[in-house]
Amino acid sequence: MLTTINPPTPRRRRSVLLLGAVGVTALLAAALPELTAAGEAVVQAAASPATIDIDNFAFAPATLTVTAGTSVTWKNEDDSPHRIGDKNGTFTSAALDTDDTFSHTFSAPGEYPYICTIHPYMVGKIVVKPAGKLSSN
Ligand SMILES: [Cu+2]
Repeated sequence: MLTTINPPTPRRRRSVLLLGAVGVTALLAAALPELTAAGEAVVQAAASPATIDIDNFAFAPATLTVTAGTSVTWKNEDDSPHRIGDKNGTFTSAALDTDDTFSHTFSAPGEYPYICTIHPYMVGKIVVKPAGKLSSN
């Protein structure tokens, strides 16, 4: 399932589910002017900054799906410090104080589960889809 950056409205969520792989293609075709109404909903989600808020000791969204080459930014909205750590060791942030951010560009498709290394019960995952494979080129 495609997880949008912002909590989707029920209508948008249904559109994404119905679109399936077509919706993912629509994400990649964001520059094309001819889009269905459902496609526009997906593109709006894709156009939002790929940002994960850290709030109340949780990552929001907990699972974020992006295409390869996307830079994802975490922002700490908590009063407590948090430190992002990929379980496979491919990216690690410094300790983030309130309002600090950390960004990582995901070049390789795959799944990247991560935790807060200070609070290991805080878990999240980035799912990176291969942009080239889904392209119509
Ligand atoms: Cu933490």
